[in-house]
Amino acid sequence: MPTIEIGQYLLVYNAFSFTFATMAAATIFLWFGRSQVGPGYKTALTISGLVTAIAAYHYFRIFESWETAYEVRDGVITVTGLAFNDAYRYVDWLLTVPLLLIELVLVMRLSQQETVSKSVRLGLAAALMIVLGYPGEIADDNITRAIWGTLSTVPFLYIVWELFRGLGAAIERQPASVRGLIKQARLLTFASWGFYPIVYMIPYTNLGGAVTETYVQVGYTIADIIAKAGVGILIYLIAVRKSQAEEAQEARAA
Ligand code: RET
Repeated sequence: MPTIEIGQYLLVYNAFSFTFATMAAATIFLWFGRSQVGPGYKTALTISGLVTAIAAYHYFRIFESWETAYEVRDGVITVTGLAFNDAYRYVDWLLTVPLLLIELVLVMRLSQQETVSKSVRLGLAAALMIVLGYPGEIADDNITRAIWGTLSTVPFLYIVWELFRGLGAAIERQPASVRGLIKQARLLTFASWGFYPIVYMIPYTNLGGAVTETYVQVGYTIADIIAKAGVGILIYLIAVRKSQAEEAQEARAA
């Protein structure tokens, strides 16, 4: 662990603490929100809440790990020798990234065959992207980092392509009232996901160990809040709107 300034330590500490609270609150909101949507959308909200619940747990562990990596005494900060565990973040992504993609597919209520094939392809690509990124994340030298990062970018680009091309056609078949929201969810997913590889590249700069560590931790944390809680809320709004549209349609048909 690099020696850091107390201000940097506290910034990361507070970011983790805030994120734990945000993820826990989002979970409660999303699970309670199930009662406000039609039966066909309940699974999407269950999964959205599951994503934030998994993240809340991991942020709690990340927070603890950060706390034990440093010791603050009389305003002086020292490294304890217990390494900060980056694996929590990657295990979290391994579970939540495929779920996030499935959630996006589910809320569109495509045919069963399309739902399964898109979920499987996107889910597998996401898992591959995370597994390939990890050896680079924990590497000490930038060459190793770059090699694994590049490998991980291949499935990443496939996901981006699939989200824009593959889902694009499906989105056009959605009711007009939700098309905009679904596009927004896709854009928010894309924008927040684009943030991760940028944060991954911060160690290539010569900002120094302490600044790099602080930026990486805060950067991933911001991206996680947007990608999980932010996208979750949009999914909730889509589910509510689609349920209302379908209810109105049924009332007209009756
Ligand atoms: C890595 C390694 C470097 C190359 C790329 C990466 C992409 C990571 C992404 C992570 C998304 C995480 C999400 C978490 C929220 O649940 C692994 C940093 C392309 C896109 C959405």
